[in-house]
Amino acid sequence: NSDPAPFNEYEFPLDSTWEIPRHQLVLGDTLGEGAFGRVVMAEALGIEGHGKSTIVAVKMVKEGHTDADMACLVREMEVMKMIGKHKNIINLLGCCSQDGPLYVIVEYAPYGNLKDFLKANKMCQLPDDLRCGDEKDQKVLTQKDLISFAYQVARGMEYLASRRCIHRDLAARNVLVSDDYVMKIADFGLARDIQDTDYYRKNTNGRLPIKWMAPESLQDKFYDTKSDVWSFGVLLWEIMTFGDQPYPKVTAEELYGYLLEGNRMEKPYRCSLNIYLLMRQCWNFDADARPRFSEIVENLDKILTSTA
Ligand code: ACK
Repeated sequence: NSDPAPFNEYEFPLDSTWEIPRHQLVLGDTLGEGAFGRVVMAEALGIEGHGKSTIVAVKMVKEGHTDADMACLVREMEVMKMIGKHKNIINLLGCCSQDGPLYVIVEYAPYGNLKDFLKANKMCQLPDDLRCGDEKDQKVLTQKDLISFAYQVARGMEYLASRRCIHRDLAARNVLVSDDYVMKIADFGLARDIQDTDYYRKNTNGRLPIKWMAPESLQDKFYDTKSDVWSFGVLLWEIMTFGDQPYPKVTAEELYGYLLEGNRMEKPYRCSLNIYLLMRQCWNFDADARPRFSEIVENLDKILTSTA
């Protein structure tokens, strides 16, 4: 059924572990909107301790959504409840499910998505005297910072994999940057109906998600932790290029053949050989030959300690 559902017609069982009284939430600016959903910044009172106020992000459906859209949001919330907390994922903080629209309350990440964050900081790599006004306020990211970002994402993925969660759309646009530059994986609870999704269509940002997909996902729509590892390799490449577009000259239709022939992206400028080798391992055509997230974490930890 894809008829628009009237607002507020749903009833949910009360889950007192997560329910937060509506009056403790003050909604603010919209952070972003999708086709059926919206993410709004909000102030939550007393969810971290009595009398304390916390900035949070609230997910909701928009007017004109279908029952299926609402089911997706509910499912996302239930997945988050089951997965549990980790420093490197966007954690569920609570929900408002009674007497009004469903609000799913999650951690707010003040620096936005990792892709845009990296792009904004790319210019800052210039020597000080070549940088102009605005750029001077931004953080100068060192190689060690970049490797630490990758390490944190790998930690988050190691946790999700241990909870049997397959992300299916791991990319820098789906990693959010929190206080103290803590990386947090977002949208891991989204139900992705792979059969229904037209991956050849550009997403709202005009990007082709297929460039992050493992060959077996492109060919057979098959996804597992190993296909997430492939995507992690592309994410690692995005980090080391400060948010460049992967395979800019390869079209969606060409990509599978291109990879099958053994072609891979080149080593980014200034990227160390050990990091590039890690990317290449993630891009092994044979999924079983790719490293596990736990091995990636170990490897990045070693590289991090040996990087000045
Ligand atoms: O990529 P963005 O700038 O960051 O645009 C999207 C938009 O809302 C729709 O998903 C932003 N967003 C989503 N969740 C959060 C969050 N927890 N903290 C901050 N921004 C968020 C996201």
